[in-house]
Amino acid sequence: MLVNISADAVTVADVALLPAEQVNMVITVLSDDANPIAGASIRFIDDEAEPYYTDQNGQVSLNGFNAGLYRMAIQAQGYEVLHRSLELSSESYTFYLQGTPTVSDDFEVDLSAWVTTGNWGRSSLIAYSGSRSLCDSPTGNYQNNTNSHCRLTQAIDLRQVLNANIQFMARYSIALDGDYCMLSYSTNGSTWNYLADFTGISPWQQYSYNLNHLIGNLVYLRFSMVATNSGVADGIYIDDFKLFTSSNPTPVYDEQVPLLQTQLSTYPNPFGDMLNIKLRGLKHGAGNYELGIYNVKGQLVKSINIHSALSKDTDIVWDGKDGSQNRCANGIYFVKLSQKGRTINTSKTILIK
Ligand SMILES: [Ca+2]
Repeated sequence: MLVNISADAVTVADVALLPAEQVNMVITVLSDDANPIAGASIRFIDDEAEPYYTDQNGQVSLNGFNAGLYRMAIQAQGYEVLHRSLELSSESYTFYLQGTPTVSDDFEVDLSAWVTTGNWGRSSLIAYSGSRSLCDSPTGNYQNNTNSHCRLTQAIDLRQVLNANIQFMARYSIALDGDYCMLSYSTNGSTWNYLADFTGISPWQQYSYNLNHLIGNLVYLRFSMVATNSGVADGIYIDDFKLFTSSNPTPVYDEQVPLLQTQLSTYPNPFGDMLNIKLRGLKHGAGNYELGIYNVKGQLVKSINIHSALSKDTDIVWDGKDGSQNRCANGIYFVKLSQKGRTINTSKTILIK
């Protein structure tokens, strides 16, 4: 079987787990002008426990903490989300969060920062802040067979930064029959890669995406509205778009650090004929893993059995067909890896013929 591995695929290494040294640690979170940030959350990404929150001095004390390599996400309302991968082994660490976005648009003035196709424009009916928002169809429902875009005119410059994060508010009503809004990025202005998608119904909510895997590039961002030939709805509203790029002097979050859990990834996204599914870090002799493809209604479309005899790193291709070998409809699908009924990892993908 021929499997294409993308050039930017994440490499996952094995980790030797040694008995951990325990340390007492104080983590301090400050704004970039050195004021303590109270209520900042500190999350350890490979740990399912609740995040820690800083006190009024911007501090968290962690006692009996296992020293080791951790991937961390540190955030507070109104600041960047800082991703760091750090060897935690000493008594204190200080992190600085940027509070002023590099790019900011509340859509109150105009759309001069964006290039649009189709009906993308500013809504004067619905807004999160002020009286205007960005909308795919400001005067009503989007139309059948829509395929329109709204792109940041200027590429964002991630060549000299150490942390990159976009945040925005969105609310949407998008028909669950294959219609979606997609956020994607490009490093050349012509090839677009998946970052996130939105479908169904949601009230205003904040969204945040880490762009650290794109550091070193000039990056274009765009929202796309894509609709099938039947079933329409109000569409998506976006407000308070912010890009944070900071270069704080702490080590950069590295996507290629060893990961401590079983990894599932899929590409390309969207896909047409073949979806590559990469499984990394499967455990031998731990019983069978099950790989299931589910539609947006949560229905199992196809089941793929993976035996424990397979190697810990396994690549599988899904041809976009269901269990009866019928071609699946366009839309969003979830690839779920589970073991003995327990979900281990899930990846979302979009099928477009
Ligand atoms: Ca606004």
